[in-house]
Amino acid sequence: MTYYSRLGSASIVLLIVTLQPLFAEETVDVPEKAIGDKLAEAKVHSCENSDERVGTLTLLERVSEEGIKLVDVELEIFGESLEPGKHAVHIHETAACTPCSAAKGHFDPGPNSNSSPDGNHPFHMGDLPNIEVDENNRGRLWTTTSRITLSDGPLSIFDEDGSAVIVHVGADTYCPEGEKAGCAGGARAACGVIKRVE
Ligand SMILES: [Cu+2]
Repeated sequence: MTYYSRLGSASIVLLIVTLQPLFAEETVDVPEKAIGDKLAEAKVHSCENSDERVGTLTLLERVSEEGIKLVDVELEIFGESLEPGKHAVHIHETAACTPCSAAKGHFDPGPNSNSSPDGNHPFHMGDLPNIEVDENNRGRLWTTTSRITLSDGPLSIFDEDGSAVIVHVGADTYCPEGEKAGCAGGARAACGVIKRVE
């Protein structure tokens, strides 16, 4: 299966993003039978020039041995428009990228939803680790989140208005001092509407 191979083999050690604390890391061996078939993809384009492709997001939902839905996230950045360094990455709440502001705030379904990018950060369901772009304008983020699902349910990114991925101009500081303008990465550099891969 093409997409499966892009995400690596089932025996590869994965980084797990747990709910509390946000970026605590642990390594697990994912058993072969835990791999699911829920796939989604976004073609990521520059916010300055929507004709310029700068990357690809791939999401794969699988179910852990204990029954928790996990989504493997792979973001590849290429092209020339993203500067070397760290860039914030989030799932935003609407499947629209023209203009990039149409993606609205951070994906954060209820009951206590607060999608304000620099408020309630990094506690949105769509918050993800930074991607690091190298001197050749290439970068790769590979992580796992249990904050979203591709399948139906209260955390599904395929809600009524869908979702998009945004890569920001700046790094995400995760707003350690609370709400502060730009603390979640500032302006938007690239965007991709997330679509199911059937
Ligand atoms: Cu964002």
